[in-house]
Amino acid sequence: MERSVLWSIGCAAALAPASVAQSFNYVDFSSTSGLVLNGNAAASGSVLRVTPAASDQKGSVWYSQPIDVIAGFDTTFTFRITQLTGGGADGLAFVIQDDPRGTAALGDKGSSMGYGAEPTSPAGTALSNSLAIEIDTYFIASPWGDPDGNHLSIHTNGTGENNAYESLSIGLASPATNMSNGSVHTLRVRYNPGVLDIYLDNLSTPLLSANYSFVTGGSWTGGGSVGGLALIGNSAAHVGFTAGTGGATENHDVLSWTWAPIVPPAYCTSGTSGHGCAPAISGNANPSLAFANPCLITVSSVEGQRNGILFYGLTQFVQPWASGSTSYLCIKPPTQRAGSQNSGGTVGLCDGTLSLDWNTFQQSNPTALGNPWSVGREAFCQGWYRDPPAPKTTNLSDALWLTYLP
Ligand SMILES: [Ca+2]
Ligand SMILES: [Ca+2]
Repeated sequence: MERSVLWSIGCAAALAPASVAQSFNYVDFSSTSGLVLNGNAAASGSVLRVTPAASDQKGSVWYSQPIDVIAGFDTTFTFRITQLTGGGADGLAFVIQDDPRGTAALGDKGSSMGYGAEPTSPAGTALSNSLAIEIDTYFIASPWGDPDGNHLSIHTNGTGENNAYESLSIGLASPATNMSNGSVHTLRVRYNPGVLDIYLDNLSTPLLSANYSFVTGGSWTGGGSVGGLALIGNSAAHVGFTAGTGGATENHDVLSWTWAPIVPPAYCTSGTSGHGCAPAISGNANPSLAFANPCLITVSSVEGQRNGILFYGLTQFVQPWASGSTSYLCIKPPTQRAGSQNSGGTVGLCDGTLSLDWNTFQQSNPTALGNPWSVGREAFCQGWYRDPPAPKTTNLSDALWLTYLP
C-alpha cells in the first residue's frame, strides 16, 4: 500500500509540468468535457447529477487535469438539492484530493457522501490525502457527530484517510439557509494560503473561515493539529464533487462551476502617455518564499519602443508624480529598481510591454530591498517609462500589491 501511494504521487509529479491547469469555467454541464465521472454520477440535461434521488447511491466527479492550489484559488459553484425522500440524504461534498486513485477516486455511499468510508469498509475506501467541504443534509449523531441536518464542514485528515467523522472537521457552520430546499444555492471557496473562506449565497462575507494551509495544515475544531496534503508537484490537486445517498435520498446537482487562481490586486491609478496609453500592471500569482510558483509581473499597454523599468518598495502610498502629470508615485521610497528594458511594440501605439520575473530577480539579487523575505511580507511594484512630452519626461503605470506566500 505504502509503495503504491509513493509511486502514484511520484508519477503524477513527473507529469505535472505539462498537465497542471490554472483555471476553467463551466457555465453549465450541457457538455462534461474535461470531467471524469465515477459511480452513479451522470450528466442530466445541463446539470451534473453527482447522485440521483435513489437508494444507496454514490458518485464522484473530478476535473480531469490536476489544478494548481498552492498559490491560492477562488472557486464558485452553484448547486441544487431536489426530490427529497425520507427527509433527504446525505449530502454533497466539494473535494480537493491527491488520493492514489486520482480521478477514479470514490468513497462510500450514505453518510460518507462519496468521499469517506463506513467504519467497516476496508482501508483504501475513503479518499486519503484530501480535504472535503461537506454540504451535509442528514443528521446522524453517532458515529459521525453531526451537529444537525444542514451544515457545512471542512474535513481533512492530512495525508491519511479522510472521513465524515466531525472530529476531522477544521471548521463548521450551520447556515440559517436551508441548503436542500430545492433552490439554487451558490458556494464560493476562496483559499488565500493560510486561510480558507467559505461563502454561501452571500458572496461578500464568508459564512465560515478556517486557518488552513495545504503546506502546513491546520487544527481540528475539537482539538489536535492536522498536516497539509502531499500535492502533485508540490502544488496541484484533483478537484471536484462527491455525494451519497442511503435509505433516504435526494438529487445532488451541480449547475455551474468556475475556478481561478488568486492574483495579486492592482491599486493606484495609471498615468496617460502622450499617445493616450494607460499602462496596466498585473501579476500571475503572489510570490512564494520557496519559489513554489512562478511570479510574473507584466505592464501591458505601454507606449511602443519606450525604455522603462519596474521598481518596487515595501510601503504603498500615493503622491502626484510631477506638477501637471497624470501619473502618481504609488510606492513610498526607498525603492528597488529592476533592470532597464525596452517596451517593444510600435512607436506611437500602446502595444508595448514591460515585464519582471520576480523569482529570477530575487534569486539573482539576494541583497535587493526586502531580503530576506518572510511569509506575509508585502511588496509594491510599479512600472516607469520614458515619455518625452510628459511632465518630468516620464510616466508611471498603476501598482501591484504582492504578499509573500510559503
Ligand atoms: Ca450527515
Ligand atoms: Ca457532517
